[in-house]
Amino acid sequence: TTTPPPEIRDRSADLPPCPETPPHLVGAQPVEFSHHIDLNEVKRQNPEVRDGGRYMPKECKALQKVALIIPFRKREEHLKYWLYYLHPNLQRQQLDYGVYVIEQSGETMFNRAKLMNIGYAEALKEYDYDCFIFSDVDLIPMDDRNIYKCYSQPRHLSVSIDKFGFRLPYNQCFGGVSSFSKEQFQKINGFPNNYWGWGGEDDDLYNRITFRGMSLSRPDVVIGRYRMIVHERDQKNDPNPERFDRIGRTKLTMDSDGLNSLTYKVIEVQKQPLYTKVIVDVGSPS
Ligand code: UDH
Ligand code: NGS
Repeated sequence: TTTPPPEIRDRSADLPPCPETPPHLVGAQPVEFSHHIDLNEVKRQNPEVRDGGRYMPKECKALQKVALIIPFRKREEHLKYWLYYLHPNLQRQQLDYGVYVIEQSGETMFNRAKLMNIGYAEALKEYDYDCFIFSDVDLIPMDDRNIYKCYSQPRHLSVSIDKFGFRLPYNQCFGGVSSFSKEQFQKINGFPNNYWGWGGEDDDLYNRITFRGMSLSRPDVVIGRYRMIVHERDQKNDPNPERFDRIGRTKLTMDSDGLNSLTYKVIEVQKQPLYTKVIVDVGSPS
C-alpha cells in the first residue's frame, strides 16, 4: 500500500472531531453600530482566517462544512460590521466555513432569493460544503450560542430581532438568517428565482419546507437575539406587487422554479481577505 504524501492528505483527517458544544463560547455579547470599522484591523484581529474568508479549526475536525451566503448590493458599511462581528463568532463555533458575498450587478430590481441560489451553486464549485447559512447583511447575532450550523430540520436563526421588540413578527416568519443542510436545500429545490423586489420570497421558502414534510427548527428567544442595522429602503427593492399571488402558488411552482431552473452569469470572483465576493448578472424578470 502507498500512503499519500503529507501535502495532499486532508490536514484535519487525523484530528479528533470537535465537541458537540464548542468549549470557548462567550454567550451574550454587546453589539452596536456606532464605531468605524477598518477591515485591515479586522483582518489583523482574525489572523487565522484565510483569503476568501475561509477558516477551519486546527485543534479538531469541524463537525460541519458551512458556506455563509450573503445577498448584496451597495451595503459596504453593513458588510464591515457583519465581518467584524461574525468572524470571531464562527471561529469560536469551531466551524469549517467560508463567507460568500453574492453581489447583484447593475441597477435592475433586486432579487434576494436568486442571489441565495447562486451562492449555493458557487460555493459548491469551490468546496464540499454540507451546510448553507443564508444571511441578510444587516443582521448581527447577539449571542454566540446561536450556532451557525445545520440541524435535523431547516432552521430559522434570526427569531428575536430588536426591530420587532425581540419577538417573532408572525409564526411562519422565515426571513433574515436561515440554515439548510445540502439535502434539505435540494429537497425543496432551493429558493424561487422569480421574486423581484422586496417581500414574500422567504414565505415561499417556508411553504416549500412544509410541502416537503419538513418543519422549522429555531433557537429560543434569548439565544436567538439579533440587532438589525437601521437603514432606509434601498433603491430598486420596492415591495413586489406579485408577492401575495406568488406565495399562494408555491405548491404549483416549486418543482419547476428553483435550483433546477437557475441561470445566471458570473462577472467576477474576488478573493478578498475576509470574504469571497461573487459579482453576478442575475438577468431580468421572465
Ligand atoms: N440587499 C442589499 N442591497 C439592496 C437590497 C437588499 O444588499 O439594495 C440585501 C441585504 O443583504 C439585505 C437583504 O438583501 O439585508 C434584505 O433586504 P432589506 O434589508 O431591504 O430587507 P428588510 O426587510 O428591509 O430588512 C426592508 C426595507 C425597510 C425600510 C424601512 C424604512 N424605515
Ligand atoms: C412579510 C413579508 C416577508 C418579510 C416580513 C418581515 O410581510 O417577506 O414581512 O419584513 N411577506 C410578504 O410581504 C408576503 S420586515 O419587517 O423585516 O421588513 O420578511
